[in-house]
Amino acid sequence: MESAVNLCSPWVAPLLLTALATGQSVVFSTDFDTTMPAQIAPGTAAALEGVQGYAGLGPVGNVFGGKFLRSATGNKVTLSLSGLPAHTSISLDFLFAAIDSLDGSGAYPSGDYFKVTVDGLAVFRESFANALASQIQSYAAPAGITLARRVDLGFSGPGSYYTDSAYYLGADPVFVNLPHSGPTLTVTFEIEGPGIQGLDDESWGMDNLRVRVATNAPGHVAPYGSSCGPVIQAGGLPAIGRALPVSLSALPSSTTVATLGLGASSASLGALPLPMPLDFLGMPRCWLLQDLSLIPSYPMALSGASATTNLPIPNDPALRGVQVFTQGIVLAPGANPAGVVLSGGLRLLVGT
Ligand SMILES: [Ca+2]
Ligand SMILES: [Ca+2]
Ligand SMILES: [Ca+2]
Repeated sequence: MESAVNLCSPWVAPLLLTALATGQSVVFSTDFDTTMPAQIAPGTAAALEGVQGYAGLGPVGNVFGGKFLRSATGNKVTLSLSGLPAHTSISLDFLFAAIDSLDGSGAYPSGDYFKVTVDGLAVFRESFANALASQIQSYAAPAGITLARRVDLGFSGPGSYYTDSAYYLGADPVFVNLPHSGPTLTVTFEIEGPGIQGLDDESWGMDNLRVRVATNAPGHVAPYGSSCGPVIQAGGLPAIGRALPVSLSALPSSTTVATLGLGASSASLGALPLPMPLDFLGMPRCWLLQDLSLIPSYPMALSGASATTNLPIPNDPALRGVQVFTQGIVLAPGANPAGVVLSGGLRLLVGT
């Protein structure tokens, strides 16, 4: 059962005020403790099950408990909402369980990607690895997201490859203020890729799924994806008529040129899915995280181990709610065989 919210708690009032100020409202909420909500089609291999060792993990008032939705890999879970009030963005809030021997990026049995789509557009596709410390997990959780990593939380095991992890994915900015309007919403959740295996080998779960809509979304910045070195940061929120400072740090000492690539999609480059590992180009642990479709190479001013630029955003109301994906692309001879390293990504939602 969901914990009762204590309205006298000192942190509740500021949260409520923040929600009111941004015009947010909850349009769907479930703790999965009783029955499968009618709005969820669980696919062919998902059911409500007890949370076992995940019980109690999560922030105050939002912890795994009772039952959750547990799914096999290779199965799609679909949430369909209709009759939504007028809004300009949505946020997805949920706890995520990476259960048993998920194998991260690579070829079978690796290739286990948790993918979330909103109205058919991928907003998240990252691999999760539990079995071995040497496996590559593409998901680099921001601070405060990881609740448990590679410990025994039940299901298969204990021990051997069958350790488990838990994440509060709803707190990752990548799921906050996604551009969306219109009265219907379809969200899909699945682990797909070349590495899917049986339920007793690997699976995933979610608890406390909530959907919020907002009517006046401010600009928003969400880091995503993995870096092979450079660290990207925005110095503010993107808004029409303003320049957005963007910086790269931790550049290799051999850096000669630093640029930003900007794209309209983080989901695909033509027929190829993103994020795309670039190991095969001599760039180990580097990822192409956007499609370079807007500006392939925006110049930055280089100074020592960092670089900066100001991205001008035209004063055009039509840009409100538009999203842009960017990452640093850095020429650094000798840093790897290709002499090119890439930062993680930033999803920029333009506000006013
Ligand atoms: Ca529950
Ligand atoms: Ca386990
Ligand atoms: Ca696998």
